[in-house]
Amino acid sequence: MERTLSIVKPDGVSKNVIGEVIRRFESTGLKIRALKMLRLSKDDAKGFYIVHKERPFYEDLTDFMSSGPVVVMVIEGENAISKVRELMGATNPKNAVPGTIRADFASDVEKNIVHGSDSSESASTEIPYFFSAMEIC
Ligand code: FUP
Repeated sequence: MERTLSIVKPDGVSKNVIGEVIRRFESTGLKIRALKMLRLSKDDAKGFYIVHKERPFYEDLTDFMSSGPVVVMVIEGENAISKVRELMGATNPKNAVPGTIRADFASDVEKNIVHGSDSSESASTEIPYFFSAMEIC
C-alpha cells in the first residue's frame, strides 16, 4: 500500500471538474483517505513548491496556486503514486496521452488541473504539509 497527495488546482475547481478528477481516481480502485478544500496563501504555495524556487516559473506558478480554492486529498492504494501520475498525464497537456486528466481538461503547462506527488519522498513531505495524522482515515 502506498499513499500520495493530489491537488485539484484552482483551474480544476473553477472548471467544475473536482468530481470528475476524484471519479477517475476512485474508478481505478484507489481510496480517498483524506480530503478538504482550502485556499493557499502566496506563502503556502511557495512553501509547497519550494523545490522549484530557482525555476523561472516559480512566481507565476505560486500566484496561480494561490489564486483560488484548491481541493487537496490523500489517496491510497497499490502503486498509488504511479497510478495517479498515469491518470494525470504529462505536465504539459500538449504532451499528455489522450484520455488523461490533463489532456482532457488542462489549458497549458501551468494551469494543468491536477497535482500528484512524483515519488514516495515527495509524498512523505507533501501529505503532512496539508494533513495531520488524525485527518487521514
Ligand atoms: P508535475 O510533477 O507534472 O506537476 O510537474 P513538475 O513538478 O515538473 O512541475 C510542477 C508544476 O510547475 C506544474 F504542475 C506546473 C508548473 N510548471 C510550469 O508552470 N512551467 C513549467 O515549465 C514546468 C512546470
